[in-house]
Amino acid sequence: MNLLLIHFAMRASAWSDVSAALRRDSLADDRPNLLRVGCAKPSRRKAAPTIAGIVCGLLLLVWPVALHAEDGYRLWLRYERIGDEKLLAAYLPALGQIVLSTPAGTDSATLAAARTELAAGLDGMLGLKAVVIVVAGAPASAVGEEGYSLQTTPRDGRRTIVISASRDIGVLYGAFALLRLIQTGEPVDKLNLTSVPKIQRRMLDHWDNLNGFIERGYAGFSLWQWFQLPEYRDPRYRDYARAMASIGLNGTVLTNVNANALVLTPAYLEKVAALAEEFRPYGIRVYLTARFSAPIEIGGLKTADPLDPAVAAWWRKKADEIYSYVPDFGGFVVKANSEGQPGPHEYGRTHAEGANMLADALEPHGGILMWRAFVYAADNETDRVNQAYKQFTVLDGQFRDNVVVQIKNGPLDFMPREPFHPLFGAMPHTRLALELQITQEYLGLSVHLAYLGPLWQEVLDSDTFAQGPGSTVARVIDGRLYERDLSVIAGVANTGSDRNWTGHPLAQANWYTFGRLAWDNTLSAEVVAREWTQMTFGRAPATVATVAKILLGSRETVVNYSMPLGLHHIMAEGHHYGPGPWVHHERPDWSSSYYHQADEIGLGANRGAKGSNATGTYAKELAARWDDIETCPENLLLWFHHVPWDHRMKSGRILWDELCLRYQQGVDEVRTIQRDWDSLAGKIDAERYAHVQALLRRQESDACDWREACLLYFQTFAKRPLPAGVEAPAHDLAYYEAVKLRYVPGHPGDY
Ligand code: GCW
Repeated sequence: MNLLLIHFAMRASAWSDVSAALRRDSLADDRPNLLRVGCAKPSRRKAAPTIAGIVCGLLLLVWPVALHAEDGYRLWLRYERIGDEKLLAAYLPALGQIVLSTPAGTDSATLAAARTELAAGLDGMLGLKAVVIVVAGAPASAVGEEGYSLQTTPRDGRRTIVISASRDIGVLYGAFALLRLIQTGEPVDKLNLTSVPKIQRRMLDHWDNLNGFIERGYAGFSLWQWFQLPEYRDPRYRDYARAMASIGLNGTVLTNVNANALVLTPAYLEKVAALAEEFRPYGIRVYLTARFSAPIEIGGLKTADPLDPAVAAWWRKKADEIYSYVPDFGGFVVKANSEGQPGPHEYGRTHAEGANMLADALEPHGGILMWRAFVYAADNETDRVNQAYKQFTVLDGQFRDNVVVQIKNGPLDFMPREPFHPLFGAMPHTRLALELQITQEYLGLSVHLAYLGPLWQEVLDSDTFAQGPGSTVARVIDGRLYERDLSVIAGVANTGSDRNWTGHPLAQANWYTFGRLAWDNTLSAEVVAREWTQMTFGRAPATVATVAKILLGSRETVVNYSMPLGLHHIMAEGHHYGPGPWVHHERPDWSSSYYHQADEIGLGANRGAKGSNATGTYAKELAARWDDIETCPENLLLWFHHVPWDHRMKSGRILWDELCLRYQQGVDEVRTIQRDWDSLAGKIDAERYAHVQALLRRQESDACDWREACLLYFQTFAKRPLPAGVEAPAHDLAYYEAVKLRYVPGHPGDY
């Protein structure tokens, strides 16, 4: 009984304990042969049962299933014991010893992190006390700065796995890769592989404010406890760093692009330095957002004009100061002249002039400057989706070498589906970064399941035709197409203070997948989804098949019940949760009608050559295909065309009927997901099972709302009945228009 009580009292903080053990070990222990640390052996100090633990423990006596409950804190780094005897029998001899080989051959905090991770993982999964030694080896060839090689080879008469790299961080990545192989049931007895990241800077962009609120954050508050820093360092910082390194991410932008200049003051730089120190062993550099008007706000200058020498001098001094706190500081991200953020346009200067001035300040320290291309203005007559193209293409070639223009995947704003951003094919003389949104601003926040791997793969695989066929977005941004020496990918984080990090238990897959695709942008979403599932829910084939199927179809499902056939930006105002095709704002570009253009004739934006000519911002091969209503892919049809309600679709149905049935299909697909999920009862832990099940119930009801609200609204234009097969609405349009949600997480205006 006592054991049971202790077990339950420990459950909630299980991973913290592992991490604490890892931390203790990584900081203090540099012996090659590691002590046994792992999930199975929590420290006694933390094991003292609490009253809550005792109560819960008593409950457990009558509900033993909960013994295996999981709260999701451990993410994909669970290291559960492998039950399959045959697999165990194959693994144990292959892992006789592990050699970490780097040119220096000396231990470091990073190698200690690798050793402790291996110890925890091998103990947890195999019950094996790992023998891990560090040796000086020839620099691994062809693995670059961060890559690694894994080799199985005999050494001193023992079967050995050698993880070699040019730098310690490569060894840490290799250690995580080895553990991943075991977690996913892959053989390790004949390893001979190398892996090198395709993109150099693989970053998570946090839209975290200094007051702890996360803009578009749906999993609690910021992980960064600014007020308690630098003295108190939440152990979670290390857990964050471990998770990041395990998927190969190497940069974190700590602050919101809607920036606060205060983070650049010494009081905050001290705190930034503390975070940087926590992350450093895991190869993660910190970056900050720079508010363009900082020289005025915290520097006492009268102007922030980038061509004013005093302004440039102020930023140079500021950069020097930042590097005195954080010697490996990565650089700045800047949102300028967009959605109210200050920028060079105030002074009649261009984006390039603004960016270059900041880049020059960072350059002596090796820092980089990411200048966002997410720019649009209310008073601009140009179609919003063409504005960035217009402003930036004329600047091609004018940016410094350490400037990267950071572009969202689509020309509008992280919609469930958009065509890729035309700038990827239109700035051959500029370094371009891809910005993806991991947090689900327009895909149901952390309430709906939307696995984004297929969306990102769709973008990466999109052909810009910039240098002929095969000029994919992936090749533009990883530097292969133009042989660039600097490459960046950024994902807007979906992490927060929620115990499970991401709110929706399955949204962890999006963080995971972003990292894996940032490392290797040729991986398929399907492979990564399966990998994540195995690590997160175990390897039972039926479970893996079911979860992977659920994940892989879920984005298209969201598209279907919210914005099918190329519809976009018809969500509720402000918080962006739920439908709002009727939203009317004094800014036309924040009104839904600007995008759907519904009228008695039809539906969809007119963006062909005879309209706003968004098609003309793409290569001629694409422009020709997308201009023609007959050859435009149906999943982008209403993005590019105003389509008559009775237009014949490929299915043979008219547009109105097709639209209605797509909305219905989305709802039906959620129900299928629910059934599939229900089939996992008893196959996965009760806690995550019930959590996802409850969220899916909400998603089903929300999907019905989307369908009914949008169809009732569009019906006022189409003036046609709902076709057979579409469920009758539960309410009238006025009901949906009157829905006003308050305190929706992540919405900056509601606090
Ligand atoms: O879509 C908009 C979001 C804003 C965000 C902006 C951006 C951080 O609604 O909340 O601001 O995009 O990307 O800058």
